[in-house]
Amino acid sequence: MNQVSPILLIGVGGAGCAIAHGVNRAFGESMRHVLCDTDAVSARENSRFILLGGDRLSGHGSGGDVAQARLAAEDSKHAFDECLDGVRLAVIVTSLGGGTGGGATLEILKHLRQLGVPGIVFATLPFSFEGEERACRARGITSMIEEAAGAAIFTQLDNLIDNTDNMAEAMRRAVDTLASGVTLFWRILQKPGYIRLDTERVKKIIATAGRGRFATVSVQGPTRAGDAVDALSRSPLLAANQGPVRSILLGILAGDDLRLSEIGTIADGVRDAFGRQASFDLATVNDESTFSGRLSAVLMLFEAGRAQADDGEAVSATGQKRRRRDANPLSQGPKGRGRFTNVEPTIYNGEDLDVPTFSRRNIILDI
Ligand SMILES: Nc1nc2c(ncn2[C@@H]2O[C@H](COP(=O)(O)OP(=O)(O)OP(=O)(O)O)[C@@H](O)[C@H]2O)c(=O)[nH]1
Ligand SMILES: [Mg+2]
Repeated sequence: MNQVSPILLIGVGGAGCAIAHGVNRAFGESMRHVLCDTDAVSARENSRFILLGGDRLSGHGSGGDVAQARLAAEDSKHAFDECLDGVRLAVIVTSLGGGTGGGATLEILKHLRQLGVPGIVFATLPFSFEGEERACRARGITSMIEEAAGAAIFTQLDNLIDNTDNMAEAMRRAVDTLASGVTLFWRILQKPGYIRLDTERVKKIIATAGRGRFATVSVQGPTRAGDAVDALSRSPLLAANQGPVRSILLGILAGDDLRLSEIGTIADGVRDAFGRQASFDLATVNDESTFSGRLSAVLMLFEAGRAQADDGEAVSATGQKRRRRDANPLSQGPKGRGRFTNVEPTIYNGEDLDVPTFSRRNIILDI
């Protein structure tokens, strides 16, 4: 299964490699995966490892330098090509706050996109106790990652842990939570239940989903379906103030005792709680050996809707915005950058400051 899997897990940066390694272990079977970092210490036994940058950084990390990490990943991007045979979808796990997690992820995503492989990114944002510099570095790169990825889920580390945890428990809890979201895609394809999504559908969902958030619950007992809806509705990871929900992906994972009425209860409850207008995809996973008597629900909420472009190609809300901008004669889109072609956009608080304010605010000029 490992060799033919159409999904590749990529861990990027020090913490990203540690989390990806933990996710791989939590899954219980070997996943097709590769780890990469500018720091050689992130290499793990039995995992393919790509040292980013080689001579540029001498294998000791970027020291929080996003620009150096981007150059390092650009230098090494073709090392990924030989890992991509038959890959239809990349799942990238990283932690923002240092240099490599953000910088290298961005360049890897761009390279994958050129090769026609959409990526979903699961990225953690620093603990608040890490201070403003790391938080700021993380914030500075999120919108660029979001733009380069099909889908990007940013999770505040503060929300993944319990305040009574010691550091080791906190990290274990963070890895376990992320693992339940990250592994959903493998489970959907490997152990499909009554309601299936195939690789192409999963790829299409991911290619256009945009910024997202996710939470997972694990429940048991006669009222487990209702309990799952209650817990998801109250999860701080899905808080309503984070942005509009345009599409929903729900995975229900259970053993042989999963009842159709339970699927109905959870699907209806989730749509009532998070938006009937949003497009909705559901997959069930039947895995008696892992979930016997237990039911897990993994819910992903995305902010960019899926729409069909005129040419039949699915485009994200970001993509639709870009198309509208390109159609505008005053557009500052990629073609309109004139002598600033090949210059990176100036992103501040998620906005491209190279685009005039009236365009960013969607103000129509009567000219
Ligand atoms: N879950 C988890 N997060 C961690 C761990 N260590 C650090 N982090 C988080 O990961 C963020 C990025 O740190 P690193 O992964 O060390 O940085 P990097 O991506 O390797 O970047 P550079 O070393 O600066 O090139 C930190 O700001 C923390 O929020 C860990 O062991 N587990
Ligand atoms: Mg590092």
